[in-house]
Amino acid sequence: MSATNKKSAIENIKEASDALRGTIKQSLSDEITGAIREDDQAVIKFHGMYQQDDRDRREERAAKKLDRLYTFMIRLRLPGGLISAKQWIAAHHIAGDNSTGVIKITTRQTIQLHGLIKAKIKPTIQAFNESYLDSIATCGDINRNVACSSNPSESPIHEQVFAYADKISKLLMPKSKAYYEVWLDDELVIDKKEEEDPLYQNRYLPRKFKIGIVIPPNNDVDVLTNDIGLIAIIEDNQLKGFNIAIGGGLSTTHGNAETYARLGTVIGFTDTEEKVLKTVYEILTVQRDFGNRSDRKLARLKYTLDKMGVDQYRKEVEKRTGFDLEPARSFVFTSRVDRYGWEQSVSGKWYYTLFIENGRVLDDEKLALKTALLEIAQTGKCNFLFTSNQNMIISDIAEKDKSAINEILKRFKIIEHTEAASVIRKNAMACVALPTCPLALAEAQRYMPSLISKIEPLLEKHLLQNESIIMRMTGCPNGCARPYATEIGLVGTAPGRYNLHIGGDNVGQRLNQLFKESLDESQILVELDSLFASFKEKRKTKESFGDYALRTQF
Ligand code: SRM
Ligand code: SF4
Repeated sequence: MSATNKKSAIENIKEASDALRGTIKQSLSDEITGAIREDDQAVIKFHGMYQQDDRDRREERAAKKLDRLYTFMIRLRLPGGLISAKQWIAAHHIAGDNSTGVIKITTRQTIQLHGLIKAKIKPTIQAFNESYLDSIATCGDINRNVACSSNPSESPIHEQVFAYADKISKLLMPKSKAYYEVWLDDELVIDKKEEEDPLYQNRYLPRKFKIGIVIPPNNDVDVLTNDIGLIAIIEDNQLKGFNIAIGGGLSTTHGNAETYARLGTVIGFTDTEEKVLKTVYEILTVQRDFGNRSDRKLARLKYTLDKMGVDQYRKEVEKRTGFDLEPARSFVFTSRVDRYGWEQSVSGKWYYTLFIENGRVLDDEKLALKTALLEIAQTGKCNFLFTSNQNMIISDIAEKDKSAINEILKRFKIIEHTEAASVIRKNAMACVALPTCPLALAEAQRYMPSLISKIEPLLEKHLLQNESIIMRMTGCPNGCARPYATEIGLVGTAPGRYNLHIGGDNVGQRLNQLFKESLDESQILVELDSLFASFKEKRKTKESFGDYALRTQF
């Protein structure tokens, strides 16, 4: 093996991990440190956890010659973002007892808890397990939480499409029993044959892997940003099958020209469930066998695809499935934002979509959101669905129960809060960033709300406050809030500084472009003020801000 294709260190850790056990048990019992061993930090990702530390307190602790304040973040596996009322109650209490108490709805429809100390990880997983919740494979080089269009009132066949999220999640789970053994004290696996894993083998995938399923015309999951995007094709109110797009991925690295954001390429259509699942499976095996295992920056499927060529990748998949994909069918996306408020599905059930700024569920001086959701869950008359826009849908409410839930929403001013938020705020997303994300170069979810408060008057000044412009912010170029697939993207470069990207469309089918580099807040506001002014003056009829920006600014 030459120096250039030498396997990366993580590859050796995976192979030597004894089917994802590593030395986690020993790390947990080491009381001298709040951290776990370095290799185990890579292994626990496959169990849905990250070791982090409180970055706000690094300096203070270093000055006192103290170790960093190590904590852990845990992310649940919730295909399609569905959780029952009982499970929400459990998550509420587990968050309060073991973590910071804040429940964070992510951009991939699941929830994260932050700030768990090492001794709390096991009790947390055990408590989740009692509620039939797990965190298996929500991180690591493996298929992650499968996203799916969340709003059941979007389509009469939502349930049918939604079921694919669970089926795909199960199909692509690792065979390792390590999660049960380490965290739930299950018996040790004696016969290692039980754990033989034809899909992941002992090397897993070269990099993380993401799948999204969408029901056009609302591209709420940003389907083309996934390694695999399944686009439901519905004709005469029947699900005919899926177009399959591959090679989406957003991360770039500042200063590394070899990295790039990419939207998925549609490679064909297939119809039956058996064929869809087989195709998905073999797309993974091709990535497993051909993906880059030496440079993790270039290991996502998008790079494998561009290196092999789309035709070659598709042919390799077809060789493995034993059938050819059919030509792609036509589809149209017309939106991708959540539709707030009450809606009824064809089945007669009611749904209330509420706005949760950056997905942070907590009680603060303005809104007792967490308490309100607990009270709603305690009625036992609904489920909860998380959206890929970091919001929540209180779902599956019978006609007779709607007024009871509406009363709680009103009493806690959730309806007022949702209706009062400006369009730009309701469309916006920011990633976690500081203080927990080790990769953050700048603030995101803690800063975005105050920046929006300064952007709102600019929009009003130009009479654009009702314009549906989508803006997203991340604390680094990894793209966790998908800032490149939007009309205005702000990407952190250093504390208080952001690259400004503009020119994406508002349905997730065109990436934006870098417009200005490393702006501080006053520069961002000056640039946006001038862009809004010229947009107002020179836009064509019905032209969106993103389309206008692309037409005039590059
Ligand atoms: Fe992400 C790493 C948070 C969605 C691209 N992401 C991280 C880590 C785990 C930092 C780390 O590696 O130590 C962040 C944890 C912060 C914290 O304290 O919680 C983190 N990512 C998030 C979440 C929570 C952002 C949010 O505010 O909602 C999202 C969790 C989704 C989930 O439930 O699974 C999240 N991350 C995304 C997305 C958007 C998506 O998938 O739709 C992307 C861009 C799409 C893509 O994958 O290309 C994304 N995250 C990354 C990357 C870059 C991957 C790459 O291809 O290079 C990293 C860094 C890495 O993997 O090395 C990363
Ligand atoms: Fe952290 Fe960067 Fe992802 Fe934000 S985009 S959560 S800063 S890795």
